[in-house]
Amino acid sequence: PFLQNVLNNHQFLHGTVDTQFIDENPDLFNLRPVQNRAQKLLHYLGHVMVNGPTTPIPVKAKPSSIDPVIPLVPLGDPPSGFRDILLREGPKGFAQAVRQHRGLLLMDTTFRDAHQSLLATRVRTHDLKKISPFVSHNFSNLFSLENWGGATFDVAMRFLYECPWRRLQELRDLIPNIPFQMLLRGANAVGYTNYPDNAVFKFCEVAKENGMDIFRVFDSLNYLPNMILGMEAAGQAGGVVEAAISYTGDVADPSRTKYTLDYYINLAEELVKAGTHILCIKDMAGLLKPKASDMLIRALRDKFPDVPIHVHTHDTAGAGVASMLACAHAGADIVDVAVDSMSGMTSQPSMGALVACAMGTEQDTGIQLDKVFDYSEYWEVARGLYAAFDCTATMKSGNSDVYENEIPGGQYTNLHFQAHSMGLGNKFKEVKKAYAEANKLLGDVIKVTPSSKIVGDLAQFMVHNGLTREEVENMADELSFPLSVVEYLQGYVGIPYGGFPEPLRSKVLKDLPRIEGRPGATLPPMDFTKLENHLKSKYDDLTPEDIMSAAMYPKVFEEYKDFGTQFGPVESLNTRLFLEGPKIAEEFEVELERGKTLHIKALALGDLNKAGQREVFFELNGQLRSLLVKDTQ
Ligand code: 3PY
Ligand code: ZN
Repeated sequence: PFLQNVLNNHQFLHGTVDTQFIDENPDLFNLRPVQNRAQKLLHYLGHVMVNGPTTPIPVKAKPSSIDPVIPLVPLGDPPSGFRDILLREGPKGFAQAVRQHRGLLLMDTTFRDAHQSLLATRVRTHDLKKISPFVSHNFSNLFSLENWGGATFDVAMRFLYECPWRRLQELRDLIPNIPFQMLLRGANAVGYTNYPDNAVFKFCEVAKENGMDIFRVFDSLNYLPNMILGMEAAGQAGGVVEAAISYTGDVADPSRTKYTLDYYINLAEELVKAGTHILCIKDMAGLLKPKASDMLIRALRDKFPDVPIHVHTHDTAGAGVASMLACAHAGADIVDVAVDSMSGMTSQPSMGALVACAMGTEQDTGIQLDKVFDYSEYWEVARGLYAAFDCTATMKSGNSDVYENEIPGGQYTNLHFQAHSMGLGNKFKEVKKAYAEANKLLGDVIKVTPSSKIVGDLAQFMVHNGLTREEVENMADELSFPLSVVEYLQGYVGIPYGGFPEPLRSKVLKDLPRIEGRPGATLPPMDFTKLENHLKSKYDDLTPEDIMSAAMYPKVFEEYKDFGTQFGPVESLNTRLFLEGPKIAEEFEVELERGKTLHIKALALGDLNKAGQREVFFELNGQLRSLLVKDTQ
């Protein structure tokens, strides 16, 4: 602290003291950082006050100044739920209980897909935790709460500087009674490319140990070997396996001859044979209309009377509630919804609307509407904190053109943001048209992470270079395609239904290597000992979960750890402070852990000094603190 005071001293900084001794002895400054958590957080707050958010923001909007009100929660334990059945009976008994349940069951996606689709996946653990006791006490009859996987794992570290595993642990402690569900991208786990098999197995094992219950496993091409690998990993970990068939096209449209009812039924048969506990139709773009819903779910129900059927959709066109009701009528056991204020558009259909529409029918959900209102109110206000990431800044409604372009919900929002940031009003329309053309060029593929990104990359490439589908086809041997497209054609993602498009593939690849079969099968196993030793040489506070984070995202993990070393536990700040820092004269508390609370007041922000820094003054637990922050603006 003495040296820190010297370094912060005005006279010292302005060079008006004799510093020869210090200049001549630079080894005096070989200090291990001695900053404690409080000092690091002050440093973070100062940094944000001077330089703005540390996370990229798609929209120039400030977090709302209103805090969400947490509805009252009764004292005592929450009522028992389906998780108690799962813990008692295991995955098979659980699946049976679900199948025997009367009425329609719901999965709530508010904690994962809803904010992945509407708020660029930016909802922080801080805001999830606050409403968790309410969810546990009032929604104990949910089939599950989707709160992990998909893009949340990556974004937690990359943009929120928090540990995805701690999120899981903390939510588990707060919600012991409702099964937790995650989205597993099959052999891609929670990433964008195939991982070695042992990494996928270990990932599922650690996820299960940390409280995950149900693994929705999909593959972006519905490539069975990739799906089976993910199912085996989830099953061996002791999880409930929910194999998900990604849905595209329209089974009710006889002119769509590639992804027919037979295609889906045959694939379902393979998944049931492979032992899935639950069968899911994953309609990631929201293409299921009521008639197709009825045909598909009725056919699956007839064929697999004992297997619970779960349907996922997005409300991009606005027909989500109608389609989910049609699925329920046709025999689906579970459908996905998001709480009203986090629903609609590219998110899931509205929980309140579905609960109300099903009330008093055979599909009654048993969920109390007034509790939905309170839950929705919390998120309506909490959502305001994420204004800088909210798609409604630019997107004003749903859009039925999704039936034509088939863009998945989350990607639809991303592409909309991107097109808008280019400042050309009609760019999005062009990108969407190109997306549909790119899909045809690739042979009409299933489009979901990561195959959707490949189609999107090709679409952007076409728009950027002003190329039509015919031009791409004709000039394919001369064009330099995006790497993702080349690797896709090499077989790095898997094999698409109906095979690769020819002659496009041969023209693009020329003599580049091609992978036969399942990509992961030829990857050498991940060396976890080597990885652990490497990490231990850099960090001394590693958990087994950290090793898994690094296995999934090596670079992102290290950047996240380095950020924490510099700025401390930023996850303990509320979202407004995290994004913007405090206003001058604002007083606030930060709870580092139970019983350890910091009282902070922001006092002043100094002028720019010659070194390009500003001095920021705080009061920390009654004591004056000041620090210098480089102004990078
Ligand atoms: C994901 O992979 O994150 C998805 O949400 C796919 O629908
Ligand atoms: Zn989804």
